[in-house]
Amino acid sequence: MDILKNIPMTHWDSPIDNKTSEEAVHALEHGKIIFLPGLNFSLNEDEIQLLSPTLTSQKRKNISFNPLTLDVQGDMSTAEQHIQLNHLMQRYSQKSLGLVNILFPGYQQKIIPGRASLRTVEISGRNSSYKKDDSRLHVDSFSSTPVNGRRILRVFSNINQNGVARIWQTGESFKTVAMRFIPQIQSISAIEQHLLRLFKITKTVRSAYDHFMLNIHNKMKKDMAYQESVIKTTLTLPPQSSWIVYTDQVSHAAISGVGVLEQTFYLPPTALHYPETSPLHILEELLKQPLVFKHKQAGSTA
Ligand SMILES: O=C(O)CCC(=O)C(=O)O
Ligand SMILES: [Fe+2]
Repeated sequence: MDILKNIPMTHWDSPIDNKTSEEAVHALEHGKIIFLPGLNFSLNEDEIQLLSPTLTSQKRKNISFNPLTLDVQGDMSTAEQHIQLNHLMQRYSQKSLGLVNILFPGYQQKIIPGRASLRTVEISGRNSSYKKDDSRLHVDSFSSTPVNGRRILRVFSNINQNGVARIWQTGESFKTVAMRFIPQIQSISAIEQHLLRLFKITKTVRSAYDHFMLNIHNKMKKDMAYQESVIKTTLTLPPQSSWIVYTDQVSHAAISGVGVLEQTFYLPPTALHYPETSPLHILEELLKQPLVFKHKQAGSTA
């Protein structure tokens, strides 16, 4: 199976026909990466200066932007650069949302924008704990932000100005990954769920779904024998291209590259066209138990 589904779009807001959007959502929800080789996110001269890694605070992997509050975090820029960063990231957030609405019209009204990030630190050789090491294959799960079954969809654009591609690897299907790691994971108790919340380790109560996803994420990254032996596909994602992927489903690793913009979206399970392909459905089927809270959690990601 080719992991990439190519779509020859060259403009962020040009309409596409129904057949293309039906093929796109089918590919996306079945674990492919929607690859837009001709979709460039262009920067002006001032914005190109913002790609210097010295602007990113040393303790962090990236500069982040909250499209709800318009807040930029993690930068060490001047006041003027801070404003430029704000405009750049706001534009990327808006263009990404517009793009997703064009490609996946069925997601409109249901999609929830999360944070965006500007990644200007070279991945290869970056020091981090194994849990934060995205150069190891993993599926995404956020330890402090439970999603309670919501999907994690990410739009990426390689904005490197020196011809440097981003190199990714992908691994096994979500079901194969889940079957391999689930036997190593104990259930979470109600007490543990509430203690995590009480001590503000999680922003909302960690659902059993989040517990299993986080454990799969951590156990995949920790297991070096697995990392070395699993069959991988290497992807070259060139500058001036963009791609979209359910990072909670597709086992992925970012091996090298520098200069990417990324926007995260959350999708409720009801927005999916093929819910049977979702990590939630696959985990509930394997574990034979419901994994999410049915009621809306106060202060949840929505
Ligand atoms: O920075 C990248 O290219 C991808 C890193 C990653 O694992 C992610 O964004 O989920
Ligand atoms: Fe990831």
